[in-house]
Amino acid sequence: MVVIIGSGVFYRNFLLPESSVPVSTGVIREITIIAKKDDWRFIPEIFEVDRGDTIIATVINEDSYDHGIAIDALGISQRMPANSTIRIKLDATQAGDFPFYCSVPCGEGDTPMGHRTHFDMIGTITVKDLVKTE
Ligand SMILES: [Cu+2]
Repeated sequence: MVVIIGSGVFYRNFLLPESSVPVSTGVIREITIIAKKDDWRFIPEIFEVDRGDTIIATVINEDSYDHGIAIDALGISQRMPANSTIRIKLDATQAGDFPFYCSVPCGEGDTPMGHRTHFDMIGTITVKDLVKTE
C-alpha cells in the first residue's frame, strides 16, 4: 500500500473579503473516495463538508491501472497508483462547489451502467458556509 500525504490551501489569508477569511471549526472530517474497479467512477461523486473543516481524504484505487485525483481550486493533483490507497489532507477554507476529476488518462470500458471513460470520473466537493461573520 502506498500512502502519500498531500496538502492544499485555497488562497492566502490577506486580500480575501470578510466572508472568505479562513476559519477553523476544529473538525477533522475523514472521508473515503473509491475509484471503483473497472467502473470509471468515483464513489461518492458528491460530498459535503463545512467551511473550516480539515478534510482527510482516503482515496482508494481498486483498479489494476493508475488513476489520479485533481481538485484545481485546491491546487491538488495526486497520482493514484494501481491497487493502492493515498491520503490527501486539505483545509476547506472557502465555501462553494469544487469539482474533482481523474487527472491520469485511464482508458474506457463497458460497465453495468453503460460505456464509461476516463472523462466520466468527475465529482464535486461542496463546502457549506455555516459560520456567520457579523
Ligand atoms: Cu482517468
